[in-house]
Amino acid sequence: MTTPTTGARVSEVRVTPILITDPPLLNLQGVHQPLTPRTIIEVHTASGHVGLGETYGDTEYLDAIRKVAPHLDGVEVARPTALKALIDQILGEETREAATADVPASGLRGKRDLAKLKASVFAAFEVAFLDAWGKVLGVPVHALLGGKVRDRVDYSAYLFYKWAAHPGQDPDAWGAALDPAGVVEQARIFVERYGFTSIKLKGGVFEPDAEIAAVRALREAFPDMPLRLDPNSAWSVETSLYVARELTGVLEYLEDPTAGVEGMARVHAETGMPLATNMCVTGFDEVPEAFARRAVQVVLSDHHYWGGLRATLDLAAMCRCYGVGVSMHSNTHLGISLAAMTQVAAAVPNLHHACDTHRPWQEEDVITRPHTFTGGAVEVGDEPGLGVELDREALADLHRRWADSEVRDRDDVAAMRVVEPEWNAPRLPRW
Ligand code: GKR
Ligand code: MG
Repeated sequence: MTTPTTGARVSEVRVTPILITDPPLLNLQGVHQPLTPRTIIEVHTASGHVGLGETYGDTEYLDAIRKVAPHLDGVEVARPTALKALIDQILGEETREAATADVPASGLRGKRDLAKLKASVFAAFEVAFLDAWGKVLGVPVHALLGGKVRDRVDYSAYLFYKWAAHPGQDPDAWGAALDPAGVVEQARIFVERYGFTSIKLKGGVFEPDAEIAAVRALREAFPDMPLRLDPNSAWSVETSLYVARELTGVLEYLEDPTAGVEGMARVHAETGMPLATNMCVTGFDEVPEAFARRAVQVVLSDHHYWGGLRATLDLAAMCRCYGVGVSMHSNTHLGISLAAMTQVAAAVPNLHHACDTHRPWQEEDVITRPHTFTGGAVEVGDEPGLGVELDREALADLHRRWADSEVRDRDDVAAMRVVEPEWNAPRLPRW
């Protein structure tokens, strides 16, 4: 059978590593660095279209993407499946050692292995292929995914405990948030500025009782908002049971309270608290056991590591079958990622929770018209492809910053050591 051709074959691929600024956001591992890497992909077609992709910038990802890029010449952008076979062939076993190294400091997304690395590389190119393909056909990416089922995608305010400034820098406009009052103040800024109607607090930073108090303060300040707390598996099962009981009726869901299927299943079984995850279930191989044991009630999809936009729809279909909810995980990102997240979220019928996004924390972007949040949502555009255009000047500036710097990986532990030289990533459970 011959595959219908769009005439849009890849003529050139550009891979540009960049560094973007990041505020001092605290998490279990430590603190975000002042600069963090991302990779921007451009897939040029012979027909003159350009598809964009954005993903992690850490060396492991950048190297793998750079290894694949030169082999894409002549591949049709309408055939992402061919891309998958090619990536398998190119990355093969070669990078196994690098890919199976211990979960690095930026971890917080569950275990990593070669399959996951390949899923991420595929996802980055798939987004660029779909963007290009949509532009060739004059249709939005969501149309290539089956069509949008909503015109706006809701995002949640993603709160972090944070310092007022990185060491040696002037305080940023957000200010510090190190106690319940600071957290509530940060939430007010998010809600006033962007209209978010649901709130997530990144936990695992302070003792559980302090984080319970912060959630209670949020509940008091925002009586009707769905609230979530995510300690990135910092707690033992016993601590998780305690927190879940304390916050029953207060939280929409508790995210990754403890590590592993067994512990998560126990916490849900004994408290009834809905549990969400981006750590316990991070790939298709982890779904059967977790679902069978009712360890998770909401899976946080993330096209960046679940294997792309179409894989996100597969995941959503699986969740629908098993009566498990779907929401969306995020990592520090810019507008190309937000466009991709929004396009796929628009096409997921069973998305009943606001998606996570780090976007408001980033002041820069590489697209000409950065997204705006209205009422906490991003409009789902109908422009061809992802509906975003590369700001070449901004891209060049952020790449220059990368070239002039030695930062090559996200490392929250190293950033914390600047302030606390003895700091190590805590052993789990921390509490
Ligand atoms: O940005 O510090 C962070 C988050 O902790 C991130 O690394 C996590 O992957 O947002 C994530 C989460 O929901 O666990
Ligand atoms: Mg999480």
